[in-house]
Amino acid sequence: MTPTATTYDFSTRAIHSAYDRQAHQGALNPPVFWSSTFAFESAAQGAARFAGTEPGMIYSRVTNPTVQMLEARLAELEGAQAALAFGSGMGAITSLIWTLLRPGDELLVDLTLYGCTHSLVNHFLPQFGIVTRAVDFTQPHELLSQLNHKTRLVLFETPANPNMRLADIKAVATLVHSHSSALVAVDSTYCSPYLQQPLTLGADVVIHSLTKYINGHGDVIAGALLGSAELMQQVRMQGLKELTGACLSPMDAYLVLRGMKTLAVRMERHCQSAQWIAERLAVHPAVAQVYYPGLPSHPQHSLCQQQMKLPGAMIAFELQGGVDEGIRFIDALKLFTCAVSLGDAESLAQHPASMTHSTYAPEERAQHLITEGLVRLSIGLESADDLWCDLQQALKRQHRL
Ligand code: 4LM
Repeated sequence: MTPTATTYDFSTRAIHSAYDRQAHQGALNPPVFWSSTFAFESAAQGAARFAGTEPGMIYSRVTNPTVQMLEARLAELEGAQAALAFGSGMGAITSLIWTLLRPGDELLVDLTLYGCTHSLVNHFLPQFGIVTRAVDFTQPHELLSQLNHKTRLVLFETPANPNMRLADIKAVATLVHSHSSALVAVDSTYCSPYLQQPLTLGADVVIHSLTKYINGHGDVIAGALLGSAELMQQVRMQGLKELTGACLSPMDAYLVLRGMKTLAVRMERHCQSAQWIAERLAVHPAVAQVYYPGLPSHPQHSLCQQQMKLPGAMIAFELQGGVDEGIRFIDALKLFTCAVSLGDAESLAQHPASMTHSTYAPEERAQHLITEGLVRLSIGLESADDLWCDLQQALKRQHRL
């Protein structure tokens, strides 16, 4: 039995895979390779490494042993041939885009995206001659109207940040692949590989902000791409090495490896608490609407059951009093922290329209289905009872119920 054997469960592989302890004097935890550059034994060896005819380290912007171990473990958990780590989720997304798209090429995206991804693809890419088209991915047949021979990349989040709309990964990938040569990239940040594995459903690339659940402790900014070995090598040598330089520090790679050891238990607990809280919010008189795919009232509840192991731990909801009540509610919270980001041990609350999605103009938010009054919760690992008491007191205070 080897620690990377795929017969081991996810939680075992998250702790043991891709680390050869005996090669490191039996150290329980892997060393951090604090080195920007790596010695070649000869000029010929250096040339061979640059030519890609000999494996081995060159320079930590391109490869580093600690980062390489993280990449191998991520690939193992996501069921990918290869992974590539970056200094942020945005670094992963930009490196993919700069590697694949040229002026005149087209990018097809879902209506709802994380604010900075939206800004990159809709506000900045057009300045470089790249056309972005946005359609409603909850209706896969609508994709056909915007897909053409210039489409190089199809990019979407599921669940989408912040409104929890799901896209059917298998349906989208099948449709795109049967009508074009475009690659399908899924930003699976809200899920981590524990909840959803888009490559097994036909996607070509998975994107993660490792900052979120995969690291899980709110102390690192990091990102990753996963896919075929050929594509990852292309992005490594172009996007990462020469176009963005968005490399991950070896210490941050170590911290993500440490966080990942508990990914399975954390996700189980996050999701259990979120389901319990979403059910209570849904029947609270101060709440107008709850968006959580674990609720039967969610329009894509059955899709959630098909493509996600559990419905995740992000909840979006609207209060009866709209945006003003939403802001007052956030300010009344005592245990939840008012902060952007997600997937940490600490429960977080924020207002997308004025925070994570303030990169959208107000009229864009309306077009892109992000309502002004939406409140977003990231359910952490505290006691669900304590979290619910906090939500209740904030709802009561604001609504004098
Ligand atoms: C947030 N999100 O929502 P880095 N993809 C998705 C994301 O939610 C994010 C990124 C990529 C939030 C950050 C402040 C679906 C980020 C970008 O932050 O660059 O690691 O990931 O609160």
